[in-house]
Amino acid sequence: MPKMEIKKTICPYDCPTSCGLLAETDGQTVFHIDGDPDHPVTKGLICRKMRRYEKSIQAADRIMTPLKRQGAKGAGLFAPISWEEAINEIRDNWLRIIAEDGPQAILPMYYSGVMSLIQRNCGDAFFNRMGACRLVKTLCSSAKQAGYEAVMGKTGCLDPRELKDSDYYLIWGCNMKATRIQALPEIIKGRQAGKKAVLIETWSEDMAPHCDESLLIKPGTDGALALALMHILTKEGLADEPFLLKHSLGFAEFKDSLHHYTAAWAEGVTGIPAASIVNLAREYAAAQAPAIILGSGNSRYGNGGMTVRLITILSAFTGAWQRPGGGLCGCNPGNGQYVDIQRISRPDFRTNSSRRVNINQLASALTGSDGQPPVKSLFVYGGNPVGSVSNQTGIIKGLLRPDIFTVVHERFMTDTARYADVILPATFSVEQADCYNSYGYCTFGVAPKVIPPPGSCKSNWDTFRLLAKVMGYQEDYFQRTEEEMLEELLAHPLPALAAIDDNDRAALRQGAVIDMPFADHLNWQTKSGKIQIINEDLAKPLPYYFESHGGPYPLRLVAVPSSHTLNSIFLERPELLRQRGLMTLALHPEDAADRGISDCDSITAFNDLAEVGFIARVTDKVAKGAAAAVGIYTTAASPRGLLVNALHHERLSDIGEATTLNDNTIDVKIT
Ligand SMILES: Nc1nc2c(c(=O)[nH]1)N[C@H]1C(S)=C(S)[C@@H](COP(=O)(O)OP(=O)(O)OC[C@H]3O[C@@H](n4cnc5c(=O)[nH]c(N)nc54)[C@H](O)[C@@H]3O)O[C@H]1N2
Ligand SMILES: Nc1nc2c(c(=O)[nH]1)N[C@H]1C(S)=C(S)[C@@H](COP(=O)(O)OP(=O)(O)OC[C@H]3O[C@@H](n4cnc5c(=O)[nH]c(N)nc54)[C@H](O)[C@@H]3O)O[C@H]1N2
Ligand code: SF4
Ligand SMILES: [Mo]
Repeated sequence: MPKMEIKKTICPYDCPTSCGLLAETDGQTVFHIDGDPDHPVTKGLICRKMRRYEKSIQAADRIMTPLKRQGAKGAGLFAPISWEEAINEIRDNWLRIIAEDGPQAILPMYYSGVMSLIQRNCGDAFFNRMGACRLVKTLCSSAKQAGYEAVMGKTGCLDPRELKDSDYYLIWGCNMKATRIQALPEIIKGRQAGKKAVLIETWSEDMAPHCDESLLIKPGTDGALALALMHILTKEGLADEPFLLKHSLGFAEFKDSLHHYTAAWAEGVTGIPAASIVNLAREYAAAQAPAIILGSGNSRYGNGGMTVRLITILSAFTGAWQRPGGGLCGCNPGNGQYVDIQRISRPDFRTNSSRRVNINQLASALTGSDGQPPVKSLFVYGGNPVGSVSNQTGIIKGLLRPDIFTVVHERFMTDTARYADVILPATFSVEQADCYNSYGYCTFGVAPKVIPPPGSCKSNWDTFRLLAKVMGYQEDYFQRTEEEMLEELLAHPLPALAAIDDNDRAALRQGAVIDMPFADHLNWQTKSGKIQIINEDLAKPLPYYFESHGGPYPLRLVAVPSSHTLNSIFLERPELLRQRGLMTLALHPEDAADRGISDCDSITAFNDLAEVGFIARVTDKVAKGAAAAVGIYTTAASPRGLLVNALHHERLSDIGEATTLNDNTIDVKIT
C-alpha cells in the first residue's frame, strides 16, 4: 500500500489570495484538498470551489490525450492522436504560415487560466523566440492598475490584513463574498465591534447582507461620486489640507476645479440621492482610518482609469493613509515583484518588432476587420476567449475561417476548444512545479509537483519545450525542466525576496508560502515622491469627470463574478453549476415592469451586436437602469447558444488599454 501523505500546494487561479492548500495524496492521486490552516492568509478558509478540487482533477470529461478535429470546425468532433502526431501537425502548419506570411501571422492567446509564474509566462519566451504576434494582455484590471499608479505610482496599497485597524469600510464595487472571502471575516468582525461598512454597487445581491448601508449607483459614474465627495470635504473643511499641500502635487488647482461637482449634480449623474452623498462624505471624514476596498468592476469602462484615479485621490483626501488601516485596498499591495519574470518570459529572445493585438480586440484580429491581414494561427493556452472575451460572435466567426489553424491547450472541452484543429491535454496545478506571487496580499510561495500528470497531459512548460524542439529552437532555456527554471528564479531573487532569512529560504525550497513585509504606504513610489493629484505625464493631467462609452440602448449591462465559479473555470463541477442555477439577467423591478417582464421569464437581451437569451431575475438589488449578468456559462447551457460577452463591444478604457466589458448598453424583451 503506498503511504498517504499531506502535501502543501497553492491555488493556481485568478483570485487575489493564492490560498495555501493541503493535498492528501499517495503520490499518484490527489484524494482530498483542504485549506492550509498554517497559511498566513488562508488560515484554513478556502472557497467552496476549491474545497473539492480533487473532483475537478479527476473529472470524467477531462481531456487526457491530444485530439485532432474530424468534422467541421466547431462541430466538436475529435479523434485521439499521439503527441508526436499533434506536435508535427502544429510544426508543419506553423512552418508553412511563417514561410507564407511571417511569424506575426501566429497569435498566442492566454490570460488567467493558471496564475503561477512559470506556467503562466513561459509561452512568452517561446513566442518571443518565434517573433510571433504580441498579445496585449489587458482583459482584467489594467485600467484599475493604471488609474491607481497614475496617483500612487508603485506604492503598495493596503494588504487586506491591515483592515483590522480600519475604523470604517467603504466597499466600492467589490464582491468580497465571491472574490475576497478571506478578507470578509475582518469586515464581519469589524461590524460586530461597531465599525460601519458601506457598499457602493451596481448589483448588491451578494454584498448588501454584509453591509450597513448599500448605495446603488448607475454603472460607470463612480468618478462623479468621488468628485462630489471631495467637493463636500473641501467645502466643509473636512479635507486634510496641510497633508495634501505637503505631500501631493496639484492639490490647489484640483481644489479650484471641484466647485462644479456638487452633491445635487452627482445625484443627477449617479442616481444616488444628494443627501446620501453628503452623509457619506461626513461619515468618511469623521472616521480616523477609513479603508476603501476597491474592486475592478468600475474600472472596466471607457472612463475606468479616470474613475480609479479619482477614488485613489479620495483615499488620500482626509490623510487616512497616515493612520494604520486607513487608505485603499484592492490594487497591488506589494513592494514590487519578488522574482524576475523576465527570466521566464525572455523579451531578449525577440529580434523583430512584431504586430501587437489587444486581447479585447481578438475578434477584429481574427476576422481582419481591424484592417490588418487576418491572423493565420491562434494558439490558446490558459484562456477561453469564446466565453470570456468581448464580441463573442466575432471571435466565433474568426475561428470558423477555413484558413485559420487553431490549437488549444486545455483541460476540458471549452467553448473555445470546440473550434480547435488540434487540442493538447493540459495539467492541473498539482501536476506542475511553480512559484506564486499573490496579487492581493504580501505573500510569496513555492509549490512542487504533488502527483505526476495523468494520461498524456503536459504542463505549459513541457508543451513549449516540445514545440521548441520541433521548431529547432536550440537555446538552453528550452532544454530545462520546470524545476530547473524554478531553481533559477530562486537563485536570483529580486531585492524584497533576497532580504528573507535563511529559514524562509530553506522553507521555500521545500515548498511553502512565506509572508513578505507590508508596503510603506507613505513612501510614495512616484516620479515626484508625492501623491500625484495632477499627473503631467498623462494626456489629461487634471482629473475630471467624463462619461463612459455608453451606447444607444436604455439599459447598462454589467458582467459580474459568480461565487460558484471563477470566470469559466469549474464548469466541470455539476454541484457548483446546480448551486449557481440558470443563466440569469438581474433587472430592477421598475425596468422589468416597464417591459412587462416578471421574475423567471425567458427574456432576450439585445443590442447592435447580438441577441442573447437569459432568465429574468427581478430584484431591487440592481441599480435602476442597469442589468447584471452573473458568471460565465457555456454556450450549450445558454438559451440561445450565445453568452453575455456576445453583447460586449471591443472598445478600450481611457488608460491601460483595458477591457470595457461593463460599458455596454442593451434593451430587453420577453422571448
Ligand atoms: N468566485 C469568484 N471569484 C473570483 C472570480 C470569479 O469569477 N468568481 N474572478 C476573479 C477575477 S479574474 C477577478 S479580476 C476578481 C474580481 O474581483 P472584484 O474586483 O471583486 O470583482 P469585479 O469583477 O470587479 O466586480 C465587482 C463588482 O463591481 C460591480 N460593478 C460593476 N460596474 C460598477 C460600477 O460602475 N460601479 C460600481 N460601484 N460597481 C460596479 C459589479 O456589480 C460587481 O459586483 O475576482 C476573482 N475571483
Ligand atoms: N462575461 C464575463 N466576462 C469576463 C469576466 C466576467 O466576470 N464575466 N471576467 C473577466 C476577467 S476579470 C478575466 S480575468 C477574464 C478571464 O478570462 P480567461 O483567462 O479566458 O479565463 P477563463 O475563462 O477562466 O479560462 C481559463 C482556461 O484556462 C484553462 N487552464 C487552467 N489551467 C491551465 C493550465 O495550466 N494550462 C492550460 N493550458 N490551460 C489551463 C482552464 O481550463 C480554462 O478553460 O475573463 C473576463 N471576462
Ligand atoms: S479560488 Fe480564491 S478563495 Fe478559492 S481557494 Fe483559490 S485563492 Fe482561495
Ligand atoms: Mo480578472
